[in-house]
Formats: sequence, C-alpha cells, structure tokens
Amino acid sequence: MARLFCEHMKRQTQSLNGAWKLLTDPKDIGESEGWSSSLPEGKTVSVPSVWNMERGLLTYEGVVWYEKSFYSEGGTLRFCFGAVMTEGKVWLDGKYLGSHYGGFCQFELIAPDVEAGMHTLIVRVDNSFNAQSIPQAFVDWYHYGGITRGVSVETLKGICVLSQRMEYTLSEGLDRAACRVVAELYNEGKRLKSASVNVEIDGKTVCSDTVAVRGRRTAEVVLGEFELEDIRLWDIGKPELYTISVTTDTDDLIDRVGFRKVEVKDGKVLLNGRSIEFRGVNRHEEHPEFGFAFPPSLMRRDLELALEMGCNAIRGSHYPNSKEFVDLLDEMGVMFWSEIPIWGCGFSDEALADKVVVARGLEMHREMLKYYYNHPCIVMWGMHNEIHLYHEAAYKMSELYYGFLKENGGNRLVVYACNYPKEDICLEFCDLACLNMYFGWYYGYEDDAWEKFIEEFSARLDLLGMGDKPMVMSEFGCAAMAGYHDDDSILWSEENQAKQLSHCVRLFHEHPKVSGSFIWQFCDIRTSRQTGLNRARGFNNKGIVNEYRKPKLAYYAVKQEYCAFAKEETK
Ligand code: ADA
Repeated sequence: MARLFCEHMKRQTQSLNGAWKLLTDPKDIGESEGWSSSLPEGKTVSVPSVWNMERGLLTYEGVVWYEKSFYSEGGTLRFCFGAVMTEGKVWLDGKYLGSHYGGFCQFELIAPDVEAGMHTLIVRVDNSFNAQSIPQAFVDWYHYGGITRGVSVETLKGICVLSQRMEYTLSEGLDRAACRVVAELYNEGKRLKSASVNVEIDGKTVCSDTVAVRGRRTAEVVLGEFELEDIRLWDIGKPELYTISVTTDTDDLIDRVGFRKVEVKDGKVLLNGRSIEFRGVNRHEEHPEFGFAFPPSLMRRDLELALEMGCNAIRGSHYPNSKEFVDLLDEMGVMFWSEIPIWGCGFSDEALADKVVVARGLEMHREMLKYYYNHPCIVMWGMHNEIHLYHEAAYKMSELYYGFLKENGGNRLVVYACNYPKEDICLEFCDLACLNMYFGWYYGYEDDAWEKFIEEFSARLDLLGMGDKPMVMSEFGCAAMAGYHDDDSILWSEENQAKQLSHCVRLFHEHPKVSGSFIWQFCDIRTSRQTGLNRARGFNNKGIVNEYRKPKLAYYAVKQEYCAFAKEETK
C-alpha cells in the first residue's frame, strides 16, 4: 500500500494501480456468464477511483466488474487491496481467490503456485445495500462504489510477516516501556518450516526468536518481551516516531510506532500525564471530484488547513481513513479518533439486534485494530455513531464492542457519539461522554440552549455516578452556503455559521466539564440522495471550508478561538 515510508526491504511488491477495464453489470449476470475469467468488453478507467465519476455512472449502484492484466515472475502472490467499496470478490486467471465485505478497510488474498507470465485479476464490486449492510442505505454521505484505494501484488517467500503490532506499557515516569511484539507469520512453502525472526527498533535488535509455521498456514506469535529506556514520547506537535522492523531470512515488515499515554483522571483527559482539550474537526475523507478515492496529494493540504486553524485532533467520521492520512497524522503530531461506519440515523432497531450485523461490526473493529494498531496518533476508537442508545440491542452491542476494544485496542479511550443524551442507557460503555448536538440548527435557537443542555447532562451523569466522565462535544454545527453573506442571524449565511461556531467553541472551552470539541464539519460533502430536500445542492453544507477547501468565514472565526486556546495551553 502507499505509505509514507517503505514497508519492505526484502519483499518484492508491484503496484497494480493505473489502467483497469470496467464493465457495469446492472442485471448481475456476470458470474453466470463467466466474466470472472475475462470481461467480454469494458472501458478503461484509472484505479484507485470511484466509478461514479465516469460519465453516466454518477448515481449507479449495484455490481461493477474490474479487470487488470499484469506480468509476474510467479510464486506465491499476495494481492493487497486498500479498500473496495463495499463488497469485493476476486478471481485470478478465472480461479476464485476470496471476498471481503466493508468498504473502508484493507484486505489481502494469497494465491500460491502462480506460474511466470501474464495474468488476469478480476474483481466484482457490489455497493448495493440490504437490511444487514454496514452502513445501512440511509447515510449522510454519498453512495460511492469502486476500488477506492490502491492495489498491489507482493511475492511471498519462505516465512513471511503478514502483520505486526507492538504492545507496550509505559513506566510511571513515562521514560521506560515494557514492550512485546505480536506478529502474524505465514509459511508460503508446503511443509512445516522454522525460521528465525528478528525484531529491530531504529536499527537495533530488541528480540529474536525461532518460530515454526505449518505449510501454507498463518500463525500469530508473540515474538518476545523487552524493555526500552529513555523513551522519547509522541505528543501533540512533537511527533516522536520509532521504526520497527520484523524480519525473517526471506521477508520483512516495517512499520512505525510511537509511545504515549492517554487516560482519563479526575474528570480530565490526560496525554502523557498532562490535561488536554480536543480542538478538533470531523472530517470525511471525500472530495466531489474523487469521492472516497481521496488523492494523497490533497491529504496534506487538508491537514495543513486544520493545523493552521489551531486543531490538535481530527475525528475520522465515520470510517477508517486511508493509511497515508493516518501516517501523516502520526508525523504531524495530531490526535485521531478512528471509527467504523455504524452510522445511527439510518440504523434500524432490527439491524442493531441482527446477529449478522453485530458480527460484521465486530469484524470491522477487528480489522481496524489489525491495520491501525501501531499508529500513536489514534487516541480514541469509536464504536458507533448516533445509534438508538435507549434500545436494549444498543446496550448489548455497546457492551460487546467496548469489551473487545478495551481488551485488544492498546492504550486508547473507547467512545461512541451520542445524540440521545437523556435516554442513553449505554453510558457505562464509554470512557468519554461524546455528544452530537445541534442547537442553533435542528434543535431550535434559544440563546442559552447549550448552557442548559450541558448543565442538565452533567446532572444526569452525576445521578448515574459518572460525574467524573469528561464530556466532549463530538458534533455541533450549522450549514452555510459558501459565498452567501447576510446578517449573522440569517440561517445559511457564512456570518451565522461563523457566529454560532465561535460562540460554541468558546463556551465548551470555558466549561470545566467539557474536554473539547469536534466541529461538524471540516468540509462540505456530497451526500446520499436519501437525505433529500434537507441537503441543498445534494451536499451537507456544514463544512467550515467548502468541498474544494476554500475557507468560509467560520474557518477564520474558529481559527481565532482555537489558536487562542492553544496559546493559553502553552503559558
Ligand atoms: C449527525 C451525523 C453526521 C451528519 C450530521 C448532520 O450528527 O453524525 O454524519 O449527518 O448529523 O449534518 O446532520
């Protein structure tokens, strides 16, 4: 995958990005017509991309086939897909390799004994919805489809390192780390084989072991425990990173890690022992010209805009973001909230209680941990957004996901975003009370609505014996049409948005119970047709920059506040 550093020195990898053939299949006849071996026809498109940007396909939903020819010297090949929106089924030279559900996470498929020569990779992509989809059909973003992140093919040799995560606990003084590395090893040979595995941090060996893996099998192994001293901590704006490589004689996997401690103590969020406040935005990784195939070249610009505005945190609403973006956050010292696309509003109670849906959600969490565990920027895992938190099924789901993420998610806070503050029965399953509220937009315009709300909600927390749970305003905002100017009392004007947001962020900043804010939202986004008349231009217009990242007045108004808070922090 495209990362900001080299993931392999030993493993041979080849990009399969670029020209692919595309053929729509509105009647879903491809499988019975043998398209899995070769497409009867097709249009050349560039991958990664969303098909919606092709002429005539803007609103197409359903099945689309993709084909790519490539040369390989043969052996055991591993195909890596950054993301396929939403379900991908894959064949190599007509032979079925496997499938993956979920449009926002990486997956890989292994093909052993491939001969040298030209080969054909075929992917059937389906972005349609049913009652068990995650997300459900009603969402406040666009129904894109396609191979939306990069594709590559790797040649596996001997015992290979498929994944690695470094677990650690910092000493009280935060200067030493007790570590262990857990890796997934794959033996591409047919017979049981052992190999010595070496772990290096910044070029120095920290542990090695000899591991045996059965032929064509994967084994998860703990590669040893070790202690690191004189730790340089990863922190906001001080992104200290370490390189960790796990190597065998034939293969390797390189990643980056950072050490930091995030916790909740006495009603505050602490990072490395210091009380912090989130100055955040919610950001969809979406652009009107590229959809979810968000160009890496624009990621840095988004981040620079956010940093210039005084942000120290981003919520990746509402799904795992591309690895390049999360790498950038690691490098730039910005905190991140990563979540899966269980998006409330459209999530029916039946779906909440449906075993397949709950298992799918759990699998999405498992994948998120697998691919993002090592990123120090991720300080929060998000379980779900705005589900019916008063429902028994929501309680069960939250209990399950919270337990899973606390046990396996490393040193992170586990949260969900709530828009049923009075009825929420799940509050024991979150480390912070994250609230999505829209006074000044959907919920009326009383002057002191926010103050009243915060008082009432904190009284409820007290009553529940959770008075020391910090509150975070995880969504609030109002729409403004870029370029529309009027009196600041007029809805949809840039002036109104600027006034409301600067009032909110200051109020939250000054309130002792609130540990920060995530403005809804960073940029205007194209939204699904289900949201209908509610969304002028077919966009959610609550961005503080428009869809082309041109700042609205609110951007400058919030910048003034956020930068002032940042200054207070350094005093
Ligand atoms: C919700 C939701 C967001 C967005 C927002 C809005 O809070 O979580 O995705 O839809 O409302 O703009 O209404």
